[in-house]
Amino acid sequence: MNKIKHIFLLMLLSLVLIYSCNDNNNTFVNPFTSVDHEALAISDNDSILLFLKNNYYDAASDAVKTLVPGKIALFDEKEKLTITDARRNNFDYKIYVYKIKEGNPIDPEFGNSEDDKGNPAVSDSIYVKYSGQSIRSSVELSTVFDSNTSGAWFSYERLAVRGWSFGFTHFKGGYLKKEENGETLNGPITYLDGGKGILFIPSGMSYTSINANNYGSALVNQNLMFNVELLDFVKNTDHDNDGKPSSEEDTNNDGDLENDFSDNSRPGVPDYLNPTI
Ligand SMILES: [Ca+2]
Ligand SMILES: [Ca+2]
Ligand SMILES: [Ca+2]
Repeated sequence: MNKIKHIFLLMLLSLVLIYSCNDNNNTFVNPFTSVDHEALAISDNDSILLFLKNNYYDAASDAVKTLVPGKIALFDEKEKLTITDARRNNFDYKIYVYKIKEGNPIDPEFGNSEDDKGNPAVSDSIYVKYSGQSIRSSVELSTVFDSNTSGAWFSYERLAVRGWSFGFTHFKGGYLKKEENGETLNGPITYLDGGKGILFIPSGMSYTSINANNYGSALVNQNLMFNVELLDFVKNTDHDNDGKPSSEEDTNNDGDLENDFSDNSRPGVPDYLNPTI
């Protein structure tokens, strides 16, 4: 996620610039005050639907392409496309997940059914490969703005794109490649047969301008598409080590862990990061 780190540094720099430009009157300028996030959520969803209806998945090249006669639009592949409701910042969003393969965590030669941990929860730490593009129009994607082709761990509270949390729940991880005799591979950690698919994420679930950290991002308020592969995950991730998995610390049960504050003595600390709650 080096590029995302760079984007983050750029955002910080932009914020410093915004602040310094206003030294005279000390007012903070939000360049996105005119954005109506409820309307944006609706138009983003319309844009994503149009994209899904005008493009198809080409298995041979493992790429999304503009629809041509004889191909089936992503939107019409009903058995592969699922729609997940997600809530953030008090707005409702839809994440579209195109499943290429679910993933197989059981090594066909050396594994057994206990290796299958099922699907990750929204809050579970995930080990993934990915590449991201922004959706420019119903027929145009940007170039890849960030990717990782070897595998990287992500923890819920550090995810820049919240839509990932909801997208990866549709997949299973893969299994670790072993030596021919079944021993641990003597070499880099390699996963085989991880869950693979494409996530379509509205701007409100990625670099939304509701969050001031995103003001300077090149991706602010843009719908994104990610080709992803789930290699592994930590089942029942417990961020604050209080013995309660983070997925059980969604006190108001709305799927968002960032809006549950039961501890009046620490009002800014969500329950899943608060070991005393
Ligand atoms: Ca916990
Ligand atoms: Ca919640
Ligand atoms: Ca807790």
